[in-house]
Amino acid sequence: MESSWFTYRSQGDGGPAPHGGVKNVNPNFSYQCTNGKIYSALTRVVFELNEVKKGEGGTLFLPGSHKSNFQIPEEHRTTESSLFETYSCPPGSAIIFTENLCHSGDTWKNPDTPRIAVFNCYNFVGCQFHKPTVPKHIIDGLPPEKQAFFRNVWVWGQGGPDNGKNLHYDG
Ligand SMILES: O=C(O)CCC(=O)C(=O)O
Repeated sequence: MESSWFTYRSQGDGGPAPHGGVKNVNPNFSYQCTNGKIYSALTRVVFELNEVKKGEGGTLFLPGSHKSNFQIPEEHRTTESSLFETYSCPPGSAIIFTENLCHSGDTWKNPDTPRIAVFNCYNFVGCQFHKPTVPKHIIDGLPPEKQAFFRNVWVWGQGGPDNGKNLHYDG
């Protein structure tokens, strides 16, 4: 687990512009489907703490863009694009997606409740995209199995959470 941030958006507040999409040589953005299994390096889990109504400010996604071989046309790299899809969900829902999917924040439209969401980012044990920012004293205070989420980045050798046993490369 390599980063966590949260947003508190009132009506009219915006979010990050569209980013991601298109196959990438950077291993952090590797997304592959082989032998019936999905492998996703940088993977986002969004925890929505309030209800999200469809079209009222949940994250926007451009379906299939993580597998695209060609650049996304400029007119679709905007939240105005009709190709973006979104969701509705009750409080406490988790939204999971590869960071290589083109996605975007959207203006929050609900006047009654703010968007409160936690954005966690997970990666393959041998890759790191974000500079670590979780303070050491916070990690030290976690039980050992949770501390393992914040270990240094390597794939093989002694000391990993599973000592390499569960790292499969061939599906
Ligand atoms: O604010 C949002 O809904 C999108 C957040 C985002 O761009 C990301 O998780 O990378």
